[in-house]
Amino acid sequence: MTSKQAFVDFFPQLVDDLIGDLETLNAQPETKAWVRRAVEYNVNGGKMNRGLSVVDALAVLRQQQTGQASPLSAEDTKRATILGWCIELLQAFFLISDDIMDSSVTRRGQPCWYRQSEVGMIAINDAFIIEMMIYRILKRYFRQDSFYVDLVELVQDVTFKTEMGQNLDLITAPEDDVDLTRFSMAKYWYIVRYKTAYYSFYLPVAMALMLAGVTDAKAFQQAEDILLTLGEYFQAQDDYLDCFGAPETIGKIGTDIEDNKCSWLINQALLLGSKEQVDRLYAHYGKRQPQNVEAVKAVYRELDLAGVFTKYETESYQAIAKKIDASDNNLVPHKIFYDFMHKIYKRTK
Ligand code: GPP
Ligand code: MG
Ligand code: MG
Ligand code: MG
Repeated sequence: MTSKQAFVDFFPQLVDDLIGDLETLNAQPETKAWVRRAVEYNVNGGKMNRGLSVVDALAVLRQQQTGQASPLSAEDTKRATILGWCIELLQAFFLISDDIMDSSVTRRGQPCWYRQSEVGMIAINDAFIIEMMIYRILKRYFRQDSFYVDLVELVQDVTFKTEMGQNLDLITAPEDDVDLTRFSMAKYWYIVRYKTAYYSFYLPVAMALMLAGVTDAKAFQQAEDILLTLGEYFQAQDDYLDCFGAPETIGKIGTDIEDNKCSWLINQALLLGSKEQVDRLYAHYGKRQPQNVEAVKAVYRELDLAGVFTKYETESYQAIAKKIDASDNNLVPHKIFYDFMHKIYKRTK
């Protein structure tokens, strides 16, 4: 597996590139300092699973192409690392924005960026700047590649899909208008596939396929089919951890109950609860007072949703493994999917 350290060590150079690029716009020193701080605050400190997966997936693809278990060349490592950091920038753009929309308090163990007193709604523009940095980097490093347009369109397409998922996530959860009949597992799977699975799972592998020179649409299709299922499972975990995870471990304080979110847990509770339990959910869901949140959590505990989730995790693993094993290993090596799966299976953060 790729060294996380090598990936992390590349970050300062990338930030220097990005800030240097601002000079071409005659940016003022205070702008440069601001943007540097915004990037360092928001892009660092995550698990980096998405970014590292570009490097890991390319290594597997090269091994299959050459039939040799040799490490990635320095050039391949650098290119995959750069694209990996592009996903981490995309993630920072989404998280800064998502935390405003979700009224979140902490992220990666520190206050959300918009919660810094001198930042506030300037965070919105910071998110836009960080998004555009992705395209500055792609242009700088990949302009000469035959797949450049495909790569740019991939990132745009995946971003748009994420925004579609975020839209349904938000409009199923209006503040002060709690109506649990809006929720369903069908809507839930749409939300998570779009808001999370595309950018977190399909994007890293699609990038690695491009770097490896793969052009067969069937390979991209197969990767999408399997990775979206993996991404759905990942977001179900995120929803579970929002309520049952330890904030010190997950680095954020859950807000799904307060935010009236169409989460995995509320959908399960609505399916499994008695009339009396569902009545209690209607009375307490989507409210900000701690006693309301506690009443919702009490129903979750009565229904043993932690146990229901563990069962779902096991079944999910088996279903995904079956899907991987049934796919064509020559088109996309199974190892890419299993490596990704093992990074997240039974995660606690
Ligand atoms: C995760 O939802 C989804 C995103 C972070 C995508 C946001 C998309 C935008 C277009 C802004 P979440 O709210 O459950 O994540 P978390 O629990 O990390 O806040
Ligand atoms: Mg959120
Ligand atoms: Mg959200
Ligand atoms: Mg969440």
